[in-house]
Amino acid sequence: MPPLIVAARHAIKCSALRTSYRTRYASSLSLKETLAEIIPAKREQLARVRKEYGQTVLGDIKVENVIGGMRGLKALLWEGSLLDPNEGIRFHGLSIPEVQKVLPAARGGKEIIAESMFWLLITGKVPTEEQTRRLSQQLAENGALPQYVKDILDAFPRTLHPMTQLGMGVAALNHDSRFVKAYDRGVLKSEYWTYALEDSLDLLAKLPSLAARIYRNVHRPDLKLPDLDKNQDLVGNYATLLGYGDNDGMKEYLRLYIALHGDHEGGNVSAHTSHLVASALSDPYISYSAALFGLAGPLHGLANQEVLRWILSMKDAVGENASNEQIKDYLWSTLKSGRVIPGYGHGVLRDPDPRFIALQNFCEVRPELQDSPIIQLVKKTSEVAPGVLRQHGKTKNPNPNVDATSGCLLYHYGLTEFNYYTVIFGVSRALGCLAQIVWSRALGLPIERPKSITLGAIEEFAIKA
Ligand code: CMX
Repeated sequence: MPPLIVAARHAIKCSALRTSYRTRYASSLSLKETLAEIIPAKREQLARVRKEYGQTVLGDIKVENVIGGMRGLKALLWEGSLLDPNEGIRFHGLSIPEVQKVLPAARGGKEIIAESMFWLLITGKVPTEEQTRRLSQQLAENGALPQYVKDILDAFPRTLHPMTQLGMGVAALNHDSRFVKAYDRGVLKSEYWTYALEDSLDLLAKLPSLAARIYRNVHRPDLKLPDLDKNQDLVGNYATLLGYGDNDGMKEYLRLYIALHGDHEGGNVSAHTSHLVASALSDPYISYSAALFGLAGPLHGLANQEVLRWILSMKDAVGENASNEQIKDYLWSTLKSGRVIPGYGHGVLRDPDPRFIALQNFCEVRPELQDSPIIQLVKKTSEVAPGVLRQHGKTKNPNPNVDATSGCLLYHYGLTEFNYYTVIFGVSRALGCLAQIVWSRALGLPIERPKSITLGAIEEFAIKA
């Protein structure tokens, strides 16, 4: 079918979708009121599923799953999104192009914003513009850091990795956790979610100030950190704090980046970590802090930093207008040295990552990116690398993931300090992790306690079987 017809059909489908979501859900309720309305039905659903299907088998556990990082085991409850190996992520059933159509953007912007993505993740509903604006205002009003947190951040050595600083700063905010205070007062378990929500909104509100202060302390001592603007969205404020208030391209890119990285179902290291830690009734701050330390690993969130480092070395080695042959040779030299190609492959996905496609589409429509050597090199590499990785024959998915391009766009817009990139991912991933923590408390999910087994016990069991 010609691409124009495909695009037109898609536009009609999305417009119908937007209308159906709006009419089904449009309301003037606050986020908390919306959740209070949904929670009883979800609790009933959980009770029904447990009663009627509690003994239904969802899959086998093979020895290869146990020694292979639990790949493929359906063993976690996660509400915000579901990852299909071929189609990629869907947020409450909506694909990335669909959320780009239906979720409210910032005033004067085109890209979806963190607030509307958070609303969708936590309620499964599309917020109205009015609901989104009110949430933005609420976050901006609560975004200033307490003095003790500023003091802690300012005391860190500049050489301490920004992700370590972010994790510690987030954990320190639990000093004022309403969840902890409510738990100590002995509030009813059925009410836990309201305090988890308050902490989550407080943390979301403060993340831009926290992350921007770290950027200033580590990289840009000259940076002013103005008060948050109550008429700006969360990421608009974050961009301003980072010194990009007047850079429309960067602001829009950050909005898209942060919304798209918000959630990627529950089994990835950061999401699973926050879920696990929160299951011990640890408050949202320390639970998310733990997640950040998982995100800081090079096979997970640090990959965007690694990609940029690698692309820049390739640019040095092959020049700005490299041929496909030169790129191929460079890819092989990386593989032959025993390293992975950063930004390629995935633990679950088996096709190109739709988040990568969304970022590439962003590049296609922004005139300032057409002549960017780094963006062009990323594009060419994405055309050559899958063939090389297929021939290499190891990875189950030779296609680009979102990190293949995410850091390169930051670099293009002038944010050239690689070791800060994962902090931006950390601001984003809070959306999904915190949404799930609220649901875990609303549904009264128990403490996680899977059974572990020794290698010897596996062998013994397998021989008998
Ligand atoms: N380059 C070279 N080899 C790769 C590879 C890549 N990009 N991706 C996977 N492989 C190799 C693995 O190292 C593994 O080799 P061994 O058998 O020697 O250990 C083999 O292929 C099979 O791996 P897999 O099952 O395809 O992938 P995994 O689930 O084990 O790992 C991931 C997934 C993402 C860690 C891996 O693809 C990788 O290291 N990619 C590069 C880093 C990266 O881009 N990370 C970002 C992930 C995005 C996200 O977190 O959302």
